[in-house]
Amino acid sequence: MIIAALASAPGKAGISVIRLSGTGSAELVRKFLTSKKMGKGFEYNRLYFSPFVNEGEFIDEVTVVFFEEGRSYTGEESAEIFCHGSPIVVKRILEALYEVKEVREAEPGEFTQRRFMNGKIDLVQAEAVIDLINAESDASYTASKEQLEGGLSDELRKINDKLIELISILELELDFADEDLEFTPKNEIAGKVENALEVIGKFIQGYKTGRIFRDGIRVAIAGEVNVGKSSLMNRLLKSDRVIVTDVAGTTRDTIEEKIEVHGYLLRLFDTAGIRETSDIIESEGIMRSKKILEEADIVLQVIDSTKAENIQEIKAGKIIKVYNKCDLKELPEETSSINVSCKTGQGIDELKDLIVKSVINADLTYKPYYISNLRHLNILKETATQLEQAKVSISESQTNEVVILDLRQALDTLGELTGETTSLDIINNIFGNFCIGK
Ligand SMILES: Nc1nc2c(ncn2[C@@H]2O[C@H](COP(=O)(O)OP(=O)(O)OP(=O)(O)O)[C@@H](O)[C@H]2O)c(=O)[nH]1
Ligand SMILES: [Mg+2]
Repeated sequence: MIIAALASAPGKAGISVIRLSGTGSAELVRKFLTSKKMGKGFEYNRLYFSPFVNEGEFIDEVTVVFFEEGRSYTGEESAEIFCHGSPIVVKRILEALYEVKEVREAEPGEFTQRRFMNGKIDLVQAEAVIDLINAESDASYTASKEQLEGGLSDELRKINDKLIELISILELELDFADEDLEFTPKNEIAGKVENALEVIGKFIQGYKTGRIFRDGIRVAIAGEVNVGKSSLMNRLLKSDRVIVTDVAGTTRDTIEEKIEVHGYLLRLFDTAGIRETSDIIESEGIMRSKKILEEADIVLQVIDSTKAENIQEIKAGKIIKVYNKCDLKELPEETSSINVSCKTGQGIDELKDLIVKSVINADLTYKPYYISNLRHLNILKETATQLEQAKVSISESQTNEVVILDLRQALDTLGELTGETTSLDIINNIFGNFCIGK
């Protein structure tokens, strides 16, 4: 079946792109093109300029390219039509195409799904396509691009190959079992399993950083009332986004905004100041503040420098103490504390640096084991559990058959990552999250 859809963003634009894929799609499109050149047939990978005419009605002047099977995005014969970026033109062309009985509208992600099905990319690469499209910062761009280029796939293949090697060693021993030879000492086998576990462990640990690369750093701005949390939010955003007053308890709801710092996305949450209150709305706001604190990668504990005594401790993983109002009073700084003034802007850039450095640590370069997808994390955790089981079987001196079974199970689980053993439901679900035309 030939699929067709608008591949560029819907709405008005300079150009819109309509994409078709499936055997026969080139010839099908050609029939709508009336330029003299088209009458003589066409070559693949060349651009043609022609009127697009449906049943005698001129629709638009378009540019078209035909892709040969094996040399297209999907791997199938394909065509792309570049027309004027008018929603009406797009609608007319698509209607003309859908009238042909071999053609139907593409499902979300179906072009990429066909690319995956045709073996041009594996599942983690396909998932990187959607991450790339959704990337909101240089960091998430880098992470998705590396994953798309196969960085993660290569690393996974290495683990895969290690397990296959182990299984084949054990299977070979089975074949010679009667001769009572032991080819590889048990502790060496256990060592190799341990080795695979270490690599997987690195991936599992890399998730936290990977998620930050992809989704950004969750920064909670917290503290007591009237210390300048909303003023800090506005300073960081360089806009007058949040209401600031000298009334204690001004902010009651949680407000989220994004900024980019050194290529990383910062998700800033301004919260209601924490204090005892009988106001129902404010209490609800304070409840929300506490939840934001729990989920944050880092908490900016804003403190009014002029009232820095008896500050309540905040319970959170990483905290930066932000001594605000340093135009009125400065306090001694330590590694995780900083003087700022939301009134003058002093210390704000330094604070931005400090946030990124505190969360990403010293090393800011992307590593392939920085996985960012929860699906990947869960599969790797399950693989690790199965490898642990293999280790137990080895230590209990179970037969090779038993150990092989454990290892095969781990291998199967690992295959769900790259798509080798993934169920159709999960695959459909992944591509269903794509946009139409991708
Ligand atoms: N002098 C001085 N005043 C500041 C500074 N930052 C904030 N303020 C003042 O402090 C008061 C409280 O500021 P907000 O930003 O509303 O404080 P908040 O922590 O969000 O307060 P709540 O939302 O009520 O919890 C306002 O009157 C601000 O103008 C600063 O750096 N210097
Ligand atoms: Mg506020």
